[in-house]
Amino acid sequence: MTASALDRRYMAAAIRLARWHEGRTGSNPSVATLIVREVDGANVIVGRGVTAIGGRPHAEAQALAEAGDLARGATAYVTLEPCAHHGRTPPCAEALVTSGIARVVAAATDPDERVSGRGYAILRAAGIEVEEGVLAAEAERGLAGYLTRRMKNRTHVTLKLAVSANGKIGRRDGEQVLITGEVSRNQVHALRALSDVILIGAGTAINDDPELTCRLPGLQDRSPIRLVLDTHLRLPLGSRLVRSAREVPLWIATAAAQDDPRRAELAACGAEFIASDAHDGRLALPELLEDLAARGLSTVFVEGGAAVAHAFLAEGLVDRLVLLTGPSDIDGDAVDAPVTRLTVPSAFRPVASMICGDDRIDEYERV
Ligand code: AOF
Ligand code: ZN
Repeated sequence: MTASALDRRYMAAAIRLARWHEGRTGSNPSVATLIVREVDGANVIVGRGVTAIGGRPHAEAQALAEAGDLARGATAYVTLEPCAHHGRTPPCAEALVTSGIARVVAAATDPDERVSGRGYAILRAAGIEVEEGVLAAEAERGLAGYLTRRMKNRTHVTLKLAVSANGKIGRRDGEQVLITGEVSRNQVHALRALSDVILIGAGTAINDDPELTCRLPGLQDRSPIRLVLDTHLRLPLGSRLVRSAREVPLWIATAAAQDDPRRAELAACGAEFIASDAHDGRLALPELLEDLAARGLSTVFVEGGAAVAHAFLAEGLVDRLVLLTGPSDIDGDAVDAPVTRLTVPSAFRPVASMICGDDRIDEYERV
């Protein structure tokens, strides 16, 4: 195996490790470090670390602590450029220098203005050999939320749509129809748990009365903030969302007047309002996503309904598309899906597909 094939193999392992804490590191990205050296003629991982839950300590610090003296002369694989700033922890780039690491192989560059090339510069100035950009695209996929927030100053948006075999997303009369099965539902709950925010429109909130929590065994404590786009403040006080607002955060974006009495009623139930601009009676989505990013929230999972999906797509605000396609048709007066597997806009490229029971799930990302 050539050196670079070996590098890619360890980097691929580090990228998988980084995914362990995805969605659980607050405003910090979940990154990983592996420390590898030769022991008795074989390459051995002598230290590993992933950004801790909550965001600190950083991956490098943990991997170096595990490696101890074995770090001297070893290679460190890092999925993100090591930090260069004195934040709540000392800079990881300096910790790598002090440890005696000989070589650093990195995937993605950190766009944080306190880092952004400075981490690499510290390493090189100390005589460490640095190789950048190894499996960068793969690492960036896992870091997409963080990178979008830092580079575009808005949260990363995943749009989920469940579509029937004949390209419909529901009945026009609002009567509920099951489009996808149990296995897909679990998959959706897992995706929710990886997100900072779940977003739906008021129409869906009223019609389906969902709770939007994550109820998978082992993930019950991982429910993200639930955000309802409710321009005219129609969300009923008796809805499941409002009734559970004391257990799981419920945020509302509305164009209703500040002195609208329904604001106080909803607030008394535990709901919070986030500042939202409206143009022509419609909530301004780019500003909303900027507001969420400014609060350190990196990922939003958009779950419906059709109008919300249309709006995000029309404004070019969808970064990732998750299409669940069920096995049956919805007959009669049904609502067309804004996109189906056959009409995915060319701005998206397929990145993954899987069969889930009788359904299939296709994932696309913006090119
Ligand atoms: C690393 N290793 O494991 C992570 C890094 O608030 P602080 O001090 O924890 O710094 C947050 C920044 O650290 C964050 O914006 C990003 O630049 C970097 N994340 N860096 O060296 C890590 N999670
Ligand atoms: Zn660090």
